[in-house]
Amino acid sequence: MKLINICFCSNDKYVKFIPTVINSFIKKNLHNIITIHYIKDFEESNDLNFLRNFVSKFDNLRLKEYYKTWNFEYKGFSHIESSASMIRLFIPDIIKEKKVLYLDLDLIVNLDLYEIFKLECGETGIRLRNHTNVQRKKWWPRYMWKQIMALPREKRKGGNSGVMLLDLDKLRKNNFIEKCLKLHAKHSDGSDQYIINLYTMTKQELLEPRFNIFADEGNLIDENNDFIFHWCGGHKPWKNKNGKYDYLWNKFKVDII
Ligand SMILES: [Mn+2]
Repeated sequence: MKLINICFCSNDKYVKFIPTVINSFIKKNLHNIITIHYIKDFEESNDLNFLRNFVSKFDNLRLKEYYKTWNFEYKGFSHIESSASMIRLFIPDIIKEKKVLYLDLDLIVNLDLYEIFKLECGETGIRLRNHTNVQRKKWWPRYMWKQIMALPREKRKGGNSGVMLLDLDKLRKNNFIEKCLKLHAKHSDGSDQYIINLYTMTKQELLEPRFNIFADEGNLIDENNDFIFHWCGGHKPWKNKNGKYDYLWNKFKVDII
């Protein structure tokens, strides 16, 4: 039996997707004891009651709830739709554990979570997967560009914040929250992902691709039996229909009643 901490953050509109994400990992995690740390920016809702009830049906799961709001004006990506995603910057303060695996809600988890949870997080305290899209100049602040270009090509990438293993002790020691808030004050247009990348400055430890397969990399599903598939970007399986890999979401979908 392994003890695992995972974390979700959302507003009242997205809480209804959590049972589907949980449902996707149940089968491969029956031997793990999983605490689900849920950080929300609202008080109560029917969907939240459904989630509580859903989790209570599994002996190896428990749900811990936290309340946190983001008081700074959110100007991030339009497809993220919510300042609730910025709340993840406060995880090291909110969750009193040594380590947690943060997961977005636009993904399905088809693996033993301990495969990721057991990994180390290095000096930055963060392990995530690099995102090839963020090699472009406009993605990085001007003052960093020279520094970025001086790095070997494969290091010039930024991390995707949809799946992140966080060493909370290390992040607290590194004053992660304070640094992120300073970075946000300077780059208020930046999403949480952008801010996290300014914090790690390309020194993050990396997750192998199958631990966060992006929506346009479906071929990686054929090559791996155990993976996390992430609908990062604008296409969401519950919104725009007929995406090639939406069957994965529909396979695990839990209808809220
Ligand atoms: Mn996402």
